[in-house]
Amino acid sequence: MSQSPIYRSLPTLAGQARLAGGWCRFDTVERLPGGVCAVDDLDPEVLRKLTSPRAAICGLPMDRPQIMGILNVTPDSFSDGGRLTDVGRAVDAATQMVAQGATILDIGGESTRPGAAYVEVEEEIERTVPVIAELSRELSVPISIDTRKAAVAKAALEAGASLINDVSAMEFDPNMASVAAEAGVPICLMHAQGTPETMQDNPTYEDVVREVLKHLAGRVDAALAAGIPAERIIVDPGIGFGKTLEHNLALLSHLSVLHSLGVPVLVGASRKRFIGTLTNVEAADERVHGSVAVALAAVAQGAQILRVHDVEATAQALKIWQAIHAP
Ligand code: HH2
Repeated sequence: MSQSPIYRSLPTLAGQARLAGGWCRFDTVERLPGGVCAVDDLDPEVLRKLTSPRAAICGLPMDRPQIMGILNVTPDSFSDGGRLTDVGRAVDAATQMVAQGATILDIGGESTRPGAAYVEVEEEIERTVPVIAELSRELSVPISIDTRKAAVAKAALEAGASLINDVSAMEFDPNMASVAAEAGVPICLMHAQGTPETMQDNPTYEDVVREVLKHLAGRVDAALAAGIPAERIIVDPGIGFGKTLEHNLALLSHLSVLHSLGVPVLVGASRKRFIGTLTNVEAADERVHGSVAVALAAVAQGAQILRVHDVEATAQALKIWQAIHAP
């Protein structure tokens, strides 16, 4: 009778390292564009950036995945637009997301879906600030403001937000860096090619993974130069922002390369078009299962923050993933 072997989980072995002080272990790294290198042969500075534990963001530990619930207080967001423009309804939805497992809430007052129209500063403040003020009174989770505009970020921080999520990585508004530096809050720097109006017209890259990495490295340097310390920087590959299906998949399959920047990684793929394309699901709010699959694929590559619409489904899947892979 043949006996199958019994396996048990092991602590980090000789020749292995822990990615970003978190739940993933690795013993080799891929050098882009080609070649593989053992951990023991890595340049010490590269190894330090890949492995050093990340500082907590708004008090949230980065050695475990965090769920950022999306609250779009816009009339035109691609999947939840028009639902939450009333403050009471937005607060109810946020309260439900926190009960379901969201540990951060991301409030947006301007859709950045492909083709979306520009929203004036005053209008964006009017949409977001009353909701943020109410949420910061009612709930104790950190609130993020999803904006490209420094004046909106400033008003949101004054109303109780404690994190800036800028899909232009401080390139849209030259004052964004000083607002973040002076307020002493973390900022998420996302990669985008072009602006929402035109970004999906014909996105082109020679090597999307290297170009996104290089761009984000430059934006991290710009943030550091503006007085924002590494402990308050998050990076994001910007799934769907000036990217084809192939670009999105290349970035997701090479996501762990972003840890070489030495800061936490956020992924926002929830309900996006490429999930609909791959699964033939037209309605954005029916892309829950695909979105959860992407979230787990991101966690498997060490992404610390998952920006999602479907908090309950993501939290349930994550609990099982963690029970199996990172108890
Ligand atoms: N995606 C959207 C908006 N903000 N922020 C980060 N950091 N990463 C993302 O991938 C990201 C983001 C777009 O999605 P959504 O907010 O659901 O839609 P809309 O822009 O139409 O409001």
